[in-house]
Amino acid sequence: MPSISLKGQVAFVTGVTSGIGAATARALAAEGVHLILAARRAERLNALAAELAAQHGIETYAIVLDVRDADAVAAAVAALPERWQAVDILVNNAGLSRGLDKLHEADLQDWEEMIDTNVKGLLYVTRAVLPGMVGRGRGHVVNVGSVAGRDAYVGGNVYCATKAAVAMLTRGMRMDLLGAGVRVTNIEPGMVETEFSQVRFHGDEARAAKVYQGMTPLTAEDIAESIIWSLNRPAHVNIQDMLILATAQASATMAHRTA
Ligand code: NDP
Ligand code: 8X3
Repeated sequence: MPSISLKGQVAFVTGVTSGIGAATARALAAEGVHLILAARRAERLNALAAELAAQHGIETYAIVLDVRDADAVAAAVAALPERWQAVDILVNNAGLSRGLDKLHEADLQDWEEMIDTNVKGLLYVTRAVLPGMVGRGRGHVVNVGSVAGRDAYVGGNVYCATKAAVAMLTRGMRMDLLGAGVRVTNIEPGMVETEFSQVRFHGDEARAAKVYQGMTPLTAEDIAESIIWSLNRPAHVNIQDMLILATAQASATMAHRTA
């Protein structure tokens, strides 16, 4: 069966000011999808919204939003103008890692940030957007998990646990939504060169660059393409989980480096 057209649909994408979220917003815009764009950095957010509207002739609606703030998330979704209320696609991408410390040495604040963003933030946004999808009997939720949700690595402890939670929440959602006409997908990338490692190492760019040294990691565009492919499958097809690793990566803990 041919792929379905996404043109004219409305997508809500979180974490669009960088990396996978920005690439996904660009790829959706190229498909003619109207975009609700959310992240905290207002300048980047508004610039992207203006750029995509001008470049692709789509409509965009930017929301400066911290997904960790349950009240702000609920209020932002409740305040969506009528034109934006029927969300067809939700991409729960906003997320981060903080630190790579052993559990007995780690910073509690790093844990709070990862759990609040990757797990609770994803839940808050989903809880606010999903009732509309269920009411309309159609929609697609794409969660951005990770290979780290399938396998732990040294110092990954809490980050890996948050992505394992995303995997389990995705499965649970599919069960809760069975028969509701809403598809749910977990996209699980391996190493993707974005601002991810800079954020993980609190701005230490030299340490971040070492993560991808001597190997070719995935790009944010590789992941965006996989998200688009999951979305444009025929309506009776639900891509449940998609694990995508660089050719130079065999598992969460094994990468082939030439330098
Ligand atoms: P980036 O750091 O490049 O982008 C993260 C995005 O999330 C930014 O736009 C940031 O925007 C947003 N974000 C972070 N915290 C919040 C928040 N509290 N509220 C709203 N938005 C937030 O990293 P990636 O693109 O790599 O990461 C995107 C997703 O992909 C994450 O869930 C990550 O765990 C996952 N992932 C990444 C992999 C990688 O190797 N890069 C591999 C597997 C999964 P702002 O700061 O403006 O709010
Ligand atoms: C992000 C990639 O390598 O830290 O999920 O697991 S990694």
